[in-house]
Amino acid sequence: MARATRDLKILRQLEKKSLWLACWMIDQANRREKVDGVKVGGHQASSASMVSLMTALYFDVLQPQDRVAVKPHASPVFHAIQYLMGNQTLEKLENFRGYHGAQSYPSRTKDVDDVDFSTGSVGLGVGITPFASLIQDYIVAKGWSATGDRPGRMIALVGDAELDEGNVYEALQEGWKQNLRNCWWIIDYNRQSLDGVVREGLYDRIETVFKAFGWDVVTLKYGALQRAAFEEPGGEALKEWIDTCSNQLYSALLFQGGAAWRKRLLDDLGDQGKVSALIDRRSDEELSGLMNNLGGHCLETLSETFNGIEHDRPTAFIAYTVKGYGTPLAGHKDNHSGLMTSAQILAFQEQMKVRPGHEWDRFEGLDGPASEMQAFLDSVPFFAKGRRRHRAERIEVPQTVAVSPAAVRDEISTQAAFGRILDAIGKSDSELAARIVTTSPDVTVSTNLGPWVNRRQLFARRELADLFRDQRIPSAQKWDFSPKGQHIELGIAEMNLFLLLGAAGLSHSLFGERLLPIGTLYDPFVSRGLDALNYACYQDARFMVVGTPSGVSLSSEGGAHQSIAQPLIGMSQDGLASFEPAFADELAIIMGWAFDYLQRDGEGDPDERTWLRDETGGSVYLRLSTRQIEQPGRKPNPHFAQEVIDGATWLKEPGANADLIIAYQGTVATEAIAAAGMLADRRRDIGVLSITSADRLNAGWQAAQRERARGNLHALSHAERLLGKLPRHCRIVTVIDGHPATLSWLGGVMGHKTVSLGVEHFGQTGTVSDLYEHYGIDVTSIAETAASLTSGREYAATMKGL
Ligand SMILES: Cc1ncc(C[n+]2csc(CCOP(=O)(O)OP(=O)(O)O)c2C)c(N)n1
Ligand SMILES: [Mg+2]
Repeated sequence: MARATRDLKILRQLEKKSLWLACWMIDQANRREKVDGVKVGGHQASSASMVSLMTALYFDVLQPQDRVAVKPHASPVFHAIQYLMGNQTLEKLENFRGYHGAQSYPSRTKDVDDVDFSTGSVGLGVGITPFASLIQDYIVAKGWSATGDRPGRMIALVGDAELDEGNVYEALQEGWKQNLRNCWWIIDYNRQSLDGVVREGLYDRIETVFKAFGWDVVTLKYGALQRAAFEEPGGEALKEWIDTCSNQLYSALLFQGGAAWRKRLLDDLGDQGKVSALIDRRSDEELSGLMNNLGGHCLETLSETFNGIEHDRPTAFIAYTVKGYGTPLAGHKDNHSGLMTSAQILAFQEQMKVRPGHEWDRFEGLDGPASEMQAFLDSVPFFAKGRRRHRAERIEVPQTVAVSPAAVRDEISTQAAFGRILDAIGKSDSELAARIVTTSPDVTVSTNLGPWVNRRQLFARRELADLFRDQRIPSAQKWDFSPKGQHIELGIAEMNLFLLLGAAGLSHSLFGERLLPIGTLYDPFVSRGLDALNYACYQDARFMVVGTPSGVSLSSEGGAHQSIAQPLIGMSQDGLASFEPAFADELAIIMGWAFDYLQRDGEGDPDERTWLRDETGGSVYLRLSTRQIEQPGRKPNPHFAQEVIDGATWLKEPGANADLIIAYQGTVATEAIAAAGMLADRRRDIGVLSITSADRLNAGWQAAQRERARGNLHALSHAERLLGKLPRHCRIVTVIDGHPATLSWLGGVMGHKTVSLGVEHFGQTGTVSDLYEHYGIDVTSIAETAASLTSGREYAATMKGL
């Protein structure tokens, strides 16, 4: 049964208080002394636009299991509401947008007030909600989590211009395919974006799109006051006028207020007796109140509508609002970054009945006793269970994961090895296997997830048999969909992949159930989903992403599919530990470690061996290849395994007088080793450094330098330990099938002259050897570069003599 609205009178008071606090918070932030000449900013108008919606939701409609992505620039309203509830500190509000203050945009990781989804890059908060709902369904289908009487609703509070972002439509389409439920998008339809007023008729387009994807659309256009006025004699004419008024004009009149409304309405409708009387009966202030009374600002309408939804169909609410509602900024087309002037804020303060010196007092200026207000707040359902962050136990990672699938002297690619390792895990009945969920944007088979999927099957809430199998048509893929399945097959949109990985990677925190999500995609298309990848990492979601095939090593697969910048993306992406192993045994070690690393949430003290903050955990990126290479056939060895995780190990230890080492990352191992072999007769001491993670090696080096700067002179990173043994005159040649800058920094570690080989241009098709030669990462190029750098023992002798 639909829930009754809680006390409307009190809700109105809280709406007023939230608006005041949000505006005051921004005002005060902008009155702090500008330290470096950069504005502080904040969005009073965008916040005001959403204040009624958020009041109705947070203080009345929401239940503890609901999860909300708040439009980024309504962050002040969110913090104000949490402050009223005692979940946000005065200190942080006073320091809004400051160092350690309440964040400009709601942040799961940086804010203290129970943010469900971080937002900031518009469209992504919207896009993650359908995937969170899918993950909720996944968990319920597995019987792991009881969500109470009803599952949570995954809700996005959406700025209307956010709907310009393409990822929103990708998410809509995927949601339709996945049979989306329990998802609400509440659109703050103020018809303004950052730069101005939106195009006429957008409403129709929005409605049509949502309906096309099977959503219910609920329009909240008129508030209760307007609806009552429409019932008065002449009301129909007024309604007709409102419906045909352009967005620009409506905004302009809202900004100008009652007298302007009266003049314009009487100009347009004045000679129609009844409607003139309707207008004349109202003072300027009442008339302005009536025209401002859009659905999105009528608490009565909002609460009733939201509380009245009892089905679980995805629903879009188009809530008509006024940007800057209730403030002097209302309706002005330039109000996005507008701030109330000192005089305006003073007048606003008086209007809010807030005494000077009492601006932050929670119940200042409100009607009715504070005790009544407090009693109301104490019984708000959404906050009744306290902070809504869950935890989940760590899933044990069996030692056997770290077993290489390759036999000695096998030829295998890292991509194929990945498929085999996952298949081996899939065969077991371990808890690890049960908690892995895989996903791929239409490249499941071509990234070697096939065997795992055949074993573990595909997820859907409803069973769907593989018709080809039923018809006995031979196919390598046996694809049955069911609630038991552990692979979520996505359409091609890579943004959706990362949004899903983001949602699945937060499952332990959102739903209290641990998932170990693994997503695969072609390496170049990491860039296609990059903002969503960054978004997932920013929220501290935990997942493994596998980019394969990568580089120019994919050979004839095509120039357009080559990836160059991805190793640098992996290095620079915060929250993501990146690896590019060359051999199957290394990959097995890394995956075994990664399953544990994904689950860590320690305090972040650095490890004194590597200076990496491994205890905090994070996500993992594996850059793999389809190129089959001969395996070294090494025996398991804990020291070796540790070095693979730390980022580098000597494949061939350099001698004491080495004047050259070749350092490689990834599948060009073969070329690096062969080049070293070619040079061996002239340089006995040559070393080959196998780098499994330029990312971790570099991060440890940076951290150790910082530690030394702080006074701990003994801090030494793994890179420094490895390269510190080399004589000063030793030269380094680095090689990677990717951007050479990935490894060129190695020269800076101990000051060795370094030449970096790699790929800076792309687009050429050919065999691996054609392309390696073309880009100068083949055996001969490596050897020639090395030879041109040094001239063997003679050179070393000269150096000694200097
Ligand atoms: C991906 C991205 N591009 C640009 C911005 C900058 N930006 C912040 S808000 C905004 C306009 C949003 O308008 P709307 O969604 O209608 O919200 P309103 O301010 O009207 O409430 C823009 C362009 C951003 N935050 N993210
Ligand atoms: Mg807008």
